[in-house]
Amino acid sequence: MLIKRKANILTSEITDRAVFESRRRFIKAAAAGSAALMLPTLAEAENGIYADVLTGPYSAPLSPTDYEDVTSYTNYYEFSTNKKDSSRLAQALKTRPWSVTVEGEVARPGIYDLEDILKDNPLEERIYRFRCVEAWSMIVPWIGFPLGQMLKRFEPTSNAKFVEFTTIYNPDVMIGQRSGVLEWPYTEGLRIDEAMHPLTIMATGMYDDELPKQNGAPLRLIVPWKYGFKSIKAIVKIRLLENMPDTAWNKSAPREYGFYANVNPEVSHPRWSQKRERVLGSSIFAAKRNTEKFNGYGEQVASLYSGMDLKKYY
Ligand SMILES: Nc1nc2c(c(=O)[nH]1)N[C@H]1C(S)=C(S)[C@@H](COP(=O)(O)O)O[C@H]1N2
Ligand SMILES: [Mo]
Repeated sequence: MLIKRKANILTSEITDRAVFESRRRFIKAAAAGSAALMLPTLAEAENGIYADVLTGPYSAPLSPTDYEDVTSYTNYYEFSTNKKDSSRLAQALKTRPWSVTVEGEVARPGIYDLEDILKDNPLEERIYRFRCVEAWSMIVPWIGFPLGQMLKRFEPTSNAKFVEFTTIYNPDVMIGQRSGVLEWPYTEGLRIDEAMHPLTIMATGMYDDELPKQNGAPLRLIVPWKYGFKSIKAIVKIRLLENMPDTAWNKSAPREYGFYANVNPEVSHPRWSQKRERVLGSSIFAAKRNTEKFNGYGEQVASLYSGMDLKKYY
């Protein structure tokens, strides 16, 4: 595991995807070669399911951000509002066994064990640009499966127009939930066509490995064309609904955090511009870049919003 983490130290937007891929192949070969000398730990054996995941056609040709940065600078208000502290505090969360309650407008509601969900949904790597509303971005090789594929198994009814997601509520370990910074538990939502879009995934891993707890283990949403706050972590409940649900951020600051939250350089956050973004990297010279509409995924998703005023529906 340590080897893999070190391997990403120099990856940045300067290093191209081919270098990342060949380095990864080299590491895998090296790991295989040393198998006789080093017995795999239990964790490594379990991580086997992540080691052979294939990069699917929906991945963007981008070079991942340093693993260290992606895992040490996280937003997880259940633990802390400090982006540096949640990587330590989140380790207290028990992520197995884990189940997801499915309710609402579905023919097959129930409590689904995560292991069964994983058996039904083959994993795939998706390298996506990911952008926080606070104007920083990173590139993450997520491992997961399409949300739509999972939802179809629950058989949504024709009344299902929206999907609501809920994070686990456990103030004993999620010490941030003892404060009123947000209304707990954290909830988020998508319109059904956004949820069914092939770019929208449920992630269970990243960088050839299990999802770190601070990044939302064991199961989180990833919607790459929307600001990061839509990508809810540690999901325990999914409800299919006829009406648009409230969301945690929408309740706390509706002027700042709309339901749609599509990345859009033309629509400013009330307190700052969204025109530029800081690319997360360990260097203090980390580059800034122009923000792209729909975070660069416009070709795939712009049609979902045709005819909608995105300044009004922010
Ligand atoms: N449950 C929960 N999910 C959450 C958050 C949170 O505080 N709690 N923060 C959101 C925000 S604001 C962002 S930018 C992303 C950050 O994901 P990362 O920490 O894996 O980079 O998670 C989102 N999902
Ligand atoms: Mo965010």
